[in-house]
Amino acid sequence: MPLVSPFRTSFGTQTARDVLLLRAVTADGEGWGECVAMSDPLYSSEYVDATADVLRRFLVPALADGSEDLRRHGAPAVAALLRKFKGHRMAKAALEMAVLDAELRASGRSWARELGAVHERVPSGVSVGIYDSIPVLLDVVGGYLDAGYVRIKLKIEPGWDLEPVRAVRERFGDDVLLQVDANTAYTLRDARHLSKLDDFDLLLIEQPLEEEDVVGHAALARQVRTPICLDESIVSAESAAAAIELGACSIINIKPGRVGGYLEAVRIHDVAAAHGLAVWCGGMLETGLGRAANAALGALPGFTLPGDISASDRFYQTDITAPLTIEDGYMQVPTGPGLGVTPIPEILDAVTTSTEWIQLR
Ligand code: NPG
Repeated sequence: MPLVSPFRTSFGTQTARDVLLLRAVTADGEGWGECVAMSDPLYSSEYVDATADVLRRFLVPALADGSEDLRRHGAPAVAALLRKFKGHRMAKAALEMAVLDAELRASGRSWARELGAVHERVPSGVSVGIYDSIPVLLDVVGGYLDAGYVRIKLKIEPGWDLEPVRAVRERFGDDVLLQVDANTAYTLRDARHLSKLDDFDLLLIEQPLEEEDVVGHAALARQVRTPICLDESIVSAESAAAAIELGACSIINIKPGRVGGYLEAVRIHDVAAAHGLAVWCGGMLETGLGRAANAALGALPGFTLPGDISASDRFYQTDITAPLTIEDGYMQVPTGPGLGVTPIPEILDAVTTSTEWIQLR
């Protein structure tokens, strides 16, 4: 699916998204899962072709082997059946999502109710990429603020950090909820430099250091006043608990794909809440399917910061579902059975490059 404009982060520039979708067909109906892996292993080690491979060769067959457990316990059995395979959380998350959606649609329950949502709408933040110049950035940010987004996240990297933040503050004022995301682009040696961001009253600095450098984040947190938020480093409820214990973060970005699924995402929400940490829902350029699911997750009580839950048109001219929109800076949480949205067959067909059917016995 082509993006409406190139999206540049510290790890690369994306102009299109190759989306792997799963459709689980059961005796009672069907359900949809969206895999958030990108084409290249730049954000994390997973990538689309690898997720297709691991699903086909290991994960989907494991569900067939565990069909008795699946029948008895439903979607919560998926993670347990897949646990013996290391990693591949985005692939596992997509599979669990499809199974859970099928189950909820068949019984008329909504994603929001199932996860424990307490709000009918969620505040919508937007993630703004890296640009070639400050004037272009200011135009883009101005456009999103005019569209009603309630929080701006600026992607940063060495050489594109203090200046864009200062420029956005000067042009749009101190009231704009503003945060930055480095996607692992710095090292602990940059601590003094990063502390200069303290002047700009940011909500948080997201994932400044390497994914595995949790101890480094704890050291950094002692040297900067701006709250440290972890994204890439948090891959499970256990890793969230460890990072919190170490003092590596005071906020967590929860992305269901990164942590192995929506059910694990809820667990991380619970762990964070138990420690008094704020969480917010991240985005991975999802289609309407993942976006609808994220809106429901973002409506849980501990999601006290606006998420990267932007309207479909932030990334796609034509979404594969009815477009998700924002009104007065908020997105309505879908209430229909399952995800509450479904791919529109003609639109899905038009962007489909290949399909594969796996029969379980
Ligand atoms: O709103 O869906 C969205 C995108 C939010 O910036 C966003 N995602 O690091 O959080 C991130 C980033 C990302 C984009 C990560 C693409 C991986 C791939």
